[in-house]
Amino acid sequence: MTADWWKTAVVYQIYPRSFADSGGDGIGDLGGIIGRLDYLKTLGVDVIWLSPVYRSPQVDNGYDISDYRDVDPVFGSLAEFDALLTHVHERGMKLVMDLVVNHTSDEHPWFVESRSSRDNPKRDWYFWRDARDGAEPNNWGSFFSGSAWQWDGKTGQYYLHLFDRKQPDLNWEHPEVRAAVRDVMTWWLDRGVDGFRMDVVNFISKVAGLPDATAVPDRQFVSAIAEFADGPHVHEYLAELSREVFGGREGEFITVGEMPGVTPEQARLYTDPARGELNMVFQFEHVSVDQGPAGKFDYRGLDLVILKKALYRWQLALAEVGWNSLYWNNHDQPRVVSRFGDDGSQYWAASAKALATVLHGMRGTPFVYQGEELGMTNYPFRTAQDHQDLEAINYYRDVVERGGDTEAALVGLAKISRDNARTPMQWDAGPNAGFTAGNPWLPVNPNHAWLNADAQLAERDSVFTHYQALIRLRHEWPILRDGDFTPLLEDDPQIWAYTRRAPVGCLLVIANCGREPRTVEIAAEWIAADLLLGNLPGTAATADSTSLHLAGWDARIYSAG
Ligand code: ISL
Repeated sequence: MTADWWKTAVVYQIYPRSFADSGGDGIGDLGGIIGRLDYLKTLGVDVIWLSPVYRSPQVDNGYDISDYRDVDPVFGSLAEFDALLTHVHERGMKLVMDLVVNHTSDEHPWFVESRSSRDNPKRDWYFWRDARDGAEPNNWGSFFSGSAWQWDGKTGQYYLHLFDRKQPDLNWEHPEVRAAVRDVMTWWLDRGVDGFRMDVVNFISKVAGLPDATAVPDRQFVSAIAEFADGPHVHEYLAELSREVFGGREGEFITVGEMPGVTPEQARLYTDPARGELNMVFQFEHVSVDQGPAGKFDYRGLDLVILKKALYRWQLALAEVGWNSLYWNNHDQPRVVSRFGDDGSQYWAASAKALATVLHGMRGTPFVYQGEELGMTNYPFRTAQDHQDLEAINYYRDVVERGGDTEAALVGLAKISRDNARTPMQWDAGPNAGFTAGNPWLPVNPNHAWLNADAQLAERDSVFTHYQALIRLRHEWPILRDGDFTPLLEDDPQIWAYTRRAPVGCLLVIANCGREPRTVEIAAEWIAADLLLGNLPGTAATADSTSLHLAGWDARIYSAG
């Protein structure tokens, strides 16, 4: 592997609960993943990011960990994990674990001890505070609705949980906490894994004193991220982790920090190689453009100019220092073809391919979420009862309790809920889309009858084969790694265009992100440019005029020079 190998890699995220079930209990498992590795090899991805499979009460589908050194029986065993890792490495791929260490499960022995008494040696491994004026210690709200503080009658104090009350936040100021996390990381690296995706890792250092949030009304918490995250020690903690865990270790590793609320300026620090913190971060600016002031379910629709400029800001900010991740989807985001594309029409495939083209042509490491390579769509959720994600369930209950607009809430949930990402992978047109022989834990999308991997592997110009082609380009064209990024037509509400320039050669990436055909004037330098990749049949092999006629959802990558 070459230095910075991860700059040419493409990462595929597996949400194990919904990927493939070999045991027949309706929940995906490690055996199911092993059975589908050749599919991933055919797609061409280099790295698998595995969402948590550790022992967990599964309150937040594994993001509530009760034992970092074991596999939850619902997914399999450590022996099966070792077999999976061997099979992944045999295929020349790498595997990255999802490290959730901003918080543990309240059933983790660390918390059980901490909560047992005020003078337990692990008491300060978590945030315990006295009541303030008979109520919570501050006005922070949880991402999953309600207060971020839970009263514990046994010892007469509150403890902090930015997420569910069963996910108490670890106190990273405690050196023993940091040492315990390092030990967990070392344990998995010794087992052979190739790195970590680090869950809400910019939350590990909270602002000193845990002061009230002031910018937003109480409990409109997500908007207040900037007031508690990226605290005074976050860079110190990450540099310490990187140095102590990876320092001197042979091998090629990758670290990605999930950072809700992070700014481009902060990300330059987090991903500057000279600072030795992380290789890249997941930022949230482009996946927040359709939400209103009341948060992620306050759905406001898409303004393409705002979306383009959000991603362009990140391209330009990390052009000289640092590195971007590139993603549309993950287990927390709705399906991009339904969110920013045109999933309900003849443009479904073209729009899925167009969105993939404009993302993968940018500078950074692309992440493909399970099913995104098929153009999987949101699920037709109708009622609150259809949802299983605690974030959705708690949000809807909160709306009802405060007499809010339940109809608008259901619209927001149908469009944005994390459940949209978690319906079972659609392998074939058969029962339960080939995901399970049992009863799936979350309903399979009815459109699996035609939208499935089997159908697309057999089709020459499928969404799958388009992703294959993009991944191949990423591997074969250094300009996609190193080329300078220059936006074009930034204020055009329908056209997405930019160039990538290297000392030798340049690319034009251009897409019509709408149904109406458009004619776009391009520079003379693109005359006779070669079409590297298009998404519609019959696109000419070269650009033969300075006027480019783009059909609906027509996306192209040209190469010149
Ligand atoms: O998308 C979000 C921001 O509003 C939240 O749904 C999400 O919870 C947040 O990005 C943090 O996500 C990570 O931490 C959570 C877990 O529920 C998510 O699945 C994980 O990706 C707590 O561990």
